[in-house]
Amino acid sequence: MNRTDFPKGFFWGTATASYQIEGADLADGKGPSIWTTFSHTPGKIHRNETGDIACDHYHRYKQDVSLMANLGVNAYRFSISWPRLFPRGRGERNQKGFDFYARLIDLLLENGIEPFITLYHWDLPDALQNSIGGWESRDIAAYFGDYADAVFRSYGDKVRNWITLNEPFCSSHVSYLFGEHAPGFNDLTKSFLVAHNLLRANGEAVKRFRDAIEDGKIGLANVSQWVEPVSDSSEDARAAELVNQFFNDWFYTTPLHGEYPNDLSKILIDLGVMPDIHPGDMELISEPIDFWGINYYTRLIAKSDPKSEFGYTIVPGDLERTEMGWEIYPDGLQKFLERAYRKYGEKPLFVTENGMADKDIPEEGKIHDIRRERYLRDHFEASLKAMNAGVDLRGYFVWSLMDNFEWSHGYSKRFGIIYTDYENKQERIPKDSYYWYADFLKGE
Ligand code: IFM
Repeated sequence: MNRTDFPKGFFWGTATASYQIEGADLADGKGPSIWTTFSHTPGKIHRNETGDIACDHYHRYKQDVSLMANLGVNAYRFSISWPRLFPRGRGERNQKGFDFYARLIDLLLENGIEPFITLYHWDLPDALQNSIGGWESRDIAAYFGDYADAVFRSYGDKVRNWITLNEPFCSSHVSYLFGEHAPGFNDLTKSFLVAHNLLRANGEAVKRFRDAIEDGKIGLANVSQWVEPVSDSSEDARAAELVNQFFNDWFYTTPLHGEYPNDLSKILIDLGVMPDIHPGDMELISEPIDFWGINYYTRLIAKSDPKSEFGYTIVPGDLERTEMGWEIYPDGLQKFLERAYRKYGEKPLFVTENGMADKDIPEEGKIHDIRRERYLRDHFEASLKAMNAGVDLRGYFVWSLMDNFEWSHGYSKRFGIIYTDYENKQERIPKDSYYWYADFLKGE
């Protein structure tokens, strides 16, 4: 497999997110986000680490763009920090924040790198959490629309590819049910209410996009799990169906059809936790998007468990694992892409995230991350196989450009193809996988 096996205009990129890399968390007028507050709450993050400095990308973006230019990518997916533009979430604008992203976009374009902007990768302005209750409030959809509109009107003449939300599954369930992410609740009712408002906000942003921008595309990036039943039994097949509905379909088929997945909805109604659906909600939620962003890392194995709330449990598989403890399963990417294309409306797809965390210990200034090289190559191959089977895949983004703040794991998990030396002023050291990717991109 080499680059020429993929179509000419295929986007090859890397991906990052604002809170994970920028640092300068309260600099130049930026307001705190819910992650500022959460990471400063003792006991929430590994070793109580924060994103205050992170990779200091805010000050080092020029070096980072030149690392990407040398890598040879033609695309870069990054997110905009809402509280950097609107420190209180709405109202007063922070011009220095707007200028930062304008400089970044210009530099990317000068280097032939197409920006793919994510509007929301989890760093909600803390002011909105405190004033209206953040994503629990129905008002958030309109506020998000206003913020999105300001971003479209500022950068829409230069940026053609947009993503509304990154992984609403995480900003709802990981944040409000599992309690691992900001703002850190364990409440099933809240988590489905938040999911509903996130989907409404997605629809609102798409609507505002159509009004603001003529020539551009907008999509939604979902965490995407390949789900398998543990056995051939009909009970386990039903468990796998429910796992699919919870992790995948809730955020894929709902915006597509304006209807929540049936079986899981029934369970939520029985449990009394189904969010109220107001007139017009489902029309807003199903505002058509242009593409899906697929964030793929691993598979889930489902087993029937009548004693559990949703009737299933997730059981461990026996494949090799990453430092996150996630099984490495490239075939799952191929299968997920084929399933997504068929089941989710035959829309263009992008792999908006894929990569792995590993130990990555420097040896004489070099990082021989052979497992990551293999991981990337195998997932490129899986993508190609899906394309050969008819999937309209338009691009692939490695997660991540550099090691960064891995949420509740702090800096303990390294996903980058560039090593970030946190002990040494955030120095960047390209890993072997960076050079492997560069060679692949040069390849005929
Ligand atoms: O680091 C995260 C990213 O922010 C969202 N998707 C998964 C990545 C790895 O956990």
